[in-house]
Amino acid sequence: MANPLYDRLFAQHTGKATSFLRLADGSEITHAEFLATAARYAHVLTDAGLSAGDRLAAQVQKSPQALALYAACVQAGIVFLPLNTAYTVEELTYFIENSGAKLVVCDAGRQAALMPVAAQHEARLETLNADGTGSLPDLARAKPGTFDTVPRSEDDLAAFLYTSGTTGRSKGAMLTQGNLLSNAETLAEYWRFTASDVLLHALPIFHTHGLFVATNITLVAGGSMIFLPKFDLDQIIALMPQATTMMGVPTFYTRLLDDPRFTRDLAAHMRLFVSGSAPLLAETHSQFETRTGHRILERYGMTETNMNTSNPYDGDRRAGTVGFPLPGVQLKVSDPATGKALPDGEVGQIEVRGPNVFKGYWQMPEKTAAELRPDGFFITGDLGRIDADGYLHIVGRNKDLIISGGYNIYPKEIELVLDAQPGVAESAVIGVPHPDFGETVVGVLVQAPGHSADLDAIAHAAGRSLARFKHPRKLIILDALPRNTMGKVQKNLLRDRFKDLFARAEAP
Ligand code: MCA
Ligand code: AMP
Repeated sequence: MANPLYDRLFAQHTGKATSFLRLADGSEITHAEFLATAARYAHVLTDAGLSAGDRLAAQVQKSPQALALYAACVQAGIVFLPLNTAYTVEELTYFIENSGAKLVVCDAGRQAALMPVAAQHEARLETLNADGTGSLPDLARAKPGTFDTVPRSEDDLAAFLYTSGTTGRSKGAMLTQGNLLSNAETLAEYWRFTASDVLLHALPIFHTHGLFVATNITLVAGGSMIFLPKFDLDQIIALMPQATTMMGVPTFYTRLLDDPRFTRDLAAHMRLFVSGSAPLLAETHSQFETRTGHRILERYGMTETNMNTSNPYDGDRRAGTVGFPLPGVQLKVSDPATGKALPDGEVGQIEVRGPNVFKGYWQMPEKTAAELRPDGFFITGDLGRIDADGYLHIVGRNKDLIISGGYNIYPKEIELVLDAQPGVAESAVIGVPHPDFGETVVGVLVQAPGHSADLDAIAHAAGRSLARFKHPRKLIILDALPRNTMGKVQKNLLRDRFKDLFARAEAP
């Protein structure tokens, strides 16, 4: 029996001495070497008692070994649960508990803090460090470099990716082999990826963008990646001449444009720049074209759905739009009140259906039912309209969400922390424009009568429980929050009032 995802992404490269990963120090890892490492890890995982369908939670720095851990899970049929390296122990505790992970893999620096959490939930714990050392690679060293791939079907789970929710509780999006595979194949063809492509990879590999979009497409096409630990402008500029394609969040492109070393010559040989995860300003799109002659290809996706729409490869890549539904993806814009499809041109909620759409939220049937219709359409929570030429424009969100540098932040999660602090009666967390991150987090507080809130202590408390990228960059005290006649906080008024807090200073 087959394992469709392993067969298509990995097995096709068995024994190939072709380059798969090029590292910043100039060294290379071949497909064969990579697959041998993955096979050794698969032995360690199964020897530790994990079998098909079990979850493995990994909070590890980006490295070739971390990517091999993903391949090992696919080969052994284990559900891979990658976690943002910025998450605090408090945040991780929830993911470990909720997913029922049997094995936790973390950096040695986190081992002491996570050991009790793992023990409490009867999970094993192994380490994998940024430099490829750790107890997992130690155990792997003595294992064979081949592994009998565990049979799976397209409907079996391949990964859990947690996405925060409007209630403040994260939900585990269950992605099947078929979800990942169908999207990777569609995108590789749509964006014309081939074995000659070299992708400049500076995204994290704990989210859909860096792990599934960038990596899976490269694997399907048989190309290679310049695999960088993170986005580092100097490295990107130095290595771009060796690449043919790049994928990034809008912050990558605004940072490149802010650097005079990023010239038309430097980008001249590039085949494709892709942007996603957050809105790319039309202004960035046009500045990029003026500087380089390239039109960035913007696409739209979600953790729950992988990629839904894309601007065309050959046709007109229109700034401010996310293009057309991908082949196999059906998209409608519906009335949020009735769910009925609206005529083109009208703004409504975006719904999508297709082989890319996830199976539901782990152990949350009511949340799944609220967002995934019985007919298979998933309600994205994004608001959009389709123009006369069929391009989708995302015009807003029907969900309270901030996207900072491509990371999703749900205000409710931060408000729960702020509200629990001494002296705070209530809070409202909003996103305001930010020149580098697109949006950033601002916390607005109302003090309890007769109390005063200690902003430093509050910032410190937020730091203990929330990942750094979620921290409010500014805390503001108001006498009262603006409310409508129904008593609902009018965040739009707050967003408008504080929209210039981080405005880039105009040049004199
Ligand atoms: C880092 N910091 C951030 C962010 N990243 N704060 C807010 N938002 C962020 N995104 C913190 C750091 O901890 C640091 O804190 C300070 O901000 C400045 O860090 P800096 O060195 O400037 O940041 P960086 O390390 O260069 O990272 C910025 C980044 C990175 C390159 C934009 O966040 C990134 O790679 N983002 C990509 C996220 C992504 O892959 N999203 C895809 C999600 P301190 O003050 O302590 O120094 S998947 C998805 O959305 C869907 C499916 C889709 O469509 O793709
Ligand atoms: P995530 O939950 O991390 O998967 O983020 C998905 C959300 O990111 C979507 O629901 C959109 O709100 C947003 N998003 C992704 N790509 C784009 C894009 N190209 N333009 C605007 N928003 C986007």
